[in-house]
Amino acid sequence: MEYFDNNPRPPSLDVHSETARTFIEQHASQGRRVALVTSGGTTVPLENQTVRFIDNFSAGTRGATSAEYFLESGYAVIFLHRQFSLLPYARHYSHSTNCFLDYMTFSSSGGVVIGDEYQHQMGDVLAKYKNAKQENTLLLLPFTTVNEYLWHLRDLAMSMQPLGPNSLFYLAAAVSDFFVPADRMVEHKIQSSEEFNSLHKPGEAGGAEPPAAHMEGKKLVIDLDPVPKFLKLLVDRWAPRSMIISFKLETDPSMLADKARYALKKYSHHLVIGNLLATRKYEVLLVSAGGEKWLRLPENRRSRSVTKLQDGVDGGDHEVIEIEAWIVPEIEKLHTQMIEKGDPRIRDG
Ligand code: 9Z3
Repeated sequence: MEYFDNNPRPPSLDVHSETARTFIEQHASQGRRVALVTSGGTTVPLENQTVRFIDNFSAGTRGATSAEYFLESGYAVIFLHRQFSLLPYARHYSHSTNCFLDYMTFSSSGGVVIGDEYQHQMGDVLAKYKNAKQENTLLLLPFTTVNEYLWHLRDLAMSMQPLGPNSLFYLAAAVSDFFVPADRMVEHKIQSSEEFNSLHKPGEAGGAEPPAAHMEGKKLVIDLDPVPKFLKLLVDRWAPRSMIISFKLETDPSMLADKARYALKKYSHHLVIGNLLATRKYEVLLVSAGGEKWLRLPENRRSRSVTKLQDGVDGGDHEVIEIEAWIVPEIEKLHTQMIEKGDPRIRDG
């Protein structure tokens, strides 16, 4: 694909690729299913020596939470995530309004311990975390830019091919639709002051066109290219025997179902999970060749917590449910059917 000829291979990929191959081999030999979970936002740098970049809202909650449920369902998980976004298990105690130190206290002997009220909840998370470590079932691979994301996705998909239908892609990362191609990226910080920005000339980035981000008088003009349709390549070429699940994010409720159906038709993969920015934590629409279904948490089971310290007890008398606890078993069911009965796309012609 032309994209990979024209945009640089990230230096981190060699090491990540090698680590992933060892991880995949281990689980292939143990007959375990492997899920690649992508998570968090991708950045679009405006300069090679990056001072400024475009980003999106995603904190990686969907990905980190889902990864935990995949692990619980017996999958090994490659967690391809935006650096410093939420991580499985650690997410319960990071990026929250409460500092992790708030969970700790001094024992009578002066040692540091977890506060009595958090022992149970933290013990639970710790046991699962330790188990994933001991079994080596969770591999954390970070990316930052959309370019790093695409290179990693392609490379990991190809490394996962020997797993055949035992591999699954769960594409929850919020991937930018637009980017600055390498040949239209300036090397140095864009100068905002008119006295200095005239030094930037059209074509400076090396290509025939002006840099994608440049000053025109006092204005910063940003002219982005579309990110190539990588899902088509993933489905058709990089991971033709895998189960592939993509997410569709919208803000306008009237468009969600149509956009999810459109994506399924266009890419012919297994499942599109539609979600709205405002309600994504408690309702999602599953669209597959087998039909459509809303998963919706009852009002009294939705987390209303503003502080993590209250997690798990703020749905009134009822325990809070994370919608990923419902999404992942649905996927596991579809995946089992695919493994046992064959790919429905091929079976149904
Ligand atoms: C999603 O829709 C995820 O569910 C969210 C999760 C990003 C909304 P949070 O991190 O949010 O839990 O706050 N992912 C977006 C998927 C996306 O970008 N899809 C692209 C597309 O549909 C590529 S597959 O074109």
